[in-house]
Amino acid sequence: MYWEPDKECLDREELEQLQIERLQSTLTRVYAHVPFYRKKFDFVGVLPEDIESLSDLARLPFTTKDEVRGNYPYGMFAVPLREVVRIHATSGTVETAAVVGYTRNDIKTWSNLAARLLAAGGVTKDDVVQICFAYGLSTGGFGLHYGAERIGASVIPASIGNTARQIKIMKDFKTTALVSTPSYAMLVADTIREKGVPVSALSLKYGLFGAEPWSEEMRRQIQDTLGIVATDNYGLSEVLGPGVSGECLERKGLHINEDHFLAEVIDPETLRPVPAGQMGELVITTLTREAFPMIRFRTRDLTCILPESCPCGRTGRRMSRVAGRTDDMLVIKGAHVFPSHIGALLQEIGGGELCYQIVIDRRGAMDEVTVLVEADGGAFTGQERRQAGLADAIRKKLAHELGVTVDVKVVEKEALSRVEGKVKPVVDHRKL
Ligand code: DLL
Repeated sequence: MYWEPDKECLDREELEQLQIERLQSTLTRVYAHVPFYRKKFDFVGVLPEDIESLSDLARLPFTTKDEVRGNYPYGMFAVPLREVVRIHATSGTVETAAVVGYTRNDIKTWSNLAARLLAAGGVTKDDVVQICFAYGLSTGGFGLHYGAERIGASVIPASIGNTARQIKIMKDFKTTALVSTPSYAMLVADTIREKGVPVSALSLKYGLFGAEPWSEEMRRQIQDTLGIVATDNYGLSEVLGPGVSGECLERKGLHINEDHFLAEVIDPETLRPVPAGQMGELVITTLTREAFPMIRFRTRDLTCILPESCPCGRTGRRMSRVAGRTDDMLVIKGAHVFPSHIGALLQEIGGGELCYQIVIDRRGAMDEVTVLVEADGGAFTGQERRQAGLADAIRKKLAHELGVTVDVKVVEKEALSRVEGKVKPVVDHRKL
């Protein structure tokens, strides 16, 4: 089901004309209103009017996550604050977050793009949509909520947590579409199985999942247990939130909303474009964002452009499901976590003396983190209650600062293996 057929099925030539017009207008705006971009363009000696074709885009510099953070909070806004009607931010400590603004038009565009992915995943105005994303600074809850309302579906802003209650709501309110992270859908599926709730007691038909990596195996398990058709959708706060790309019911790659985003895939080492079909890092330029335009943003997400056209008739090129990242950022239950950040927090807690190891594992497609901490200096050794207290205090501090709970285990003094007397701070089993 199309939401905006004239745009989703736009002839390629017309689309490229629209893209270049929108690109030129975006570049002119950022050059005039965002000193950060003006400096960068001046540095390479390229003016907005020098960009005459889509291939000229490669003459402009990339924008990185660190640069966005370095402009905290409003340095990259292209409109005055009085034109901004919404502010979101990425997870993590507030000072290191990317703060993103939306004008009224941006919200309208966002709602339409979220509606596109929901409609492509089967949602119509006859559906009852349960949104199990947090309604807060992160973009998932509000973005998808507005999209579902735009379609005219009956939307339940269920938010996250209390799975038993969520399942009761699902059953009693006759939810037909579940919108969540894939890991939350797995939890719902496991709970339903454990509690012996028959799928026939539910009215679910569709699941629309995103915000973190998942696998075909997870899709199979979720679809089989919940009796639904599950689609993948992708987005990131720095360029919009959910609504950058999404699968149709063919479930063979995510259609990029190319009338709003220019997508490049580059080799993360050479920074040169790679041909369609080859994996690389996704780089996005926004074409319609007013408050927060983004030029050649390095997403750090690994994907490839799928060369074949899709039987659904949409002309927007598809990207493969995100296969990983080119930095060490972990996506845990939708929250962004850098091992270095955990390390810094542990140093804070222990006043520099805690011996710890961050162990990263992968269960299916999901990242999992266990923090091992040595009980130090006799104070905790052998005293189980105190050890449990320490683990709890660390868990709480990390949850508070990272916005997600990670597993914490207190181990005996010198239990962590040492190389030349030193404990390796991060052990990443995913890369071994
Ligand atoms: O996760 C926006 C979103 C919300 C998308 C709800 C879909 C559904 P951020 O919190 O800024 O925004 O996180 C963006 O999450 O760079 C990817 O690494 C990862 N990510 C998002 N969607 C997917 C997906 C939202 N479908 C970061 N598959 C991105 C794999 C995903 N990774």
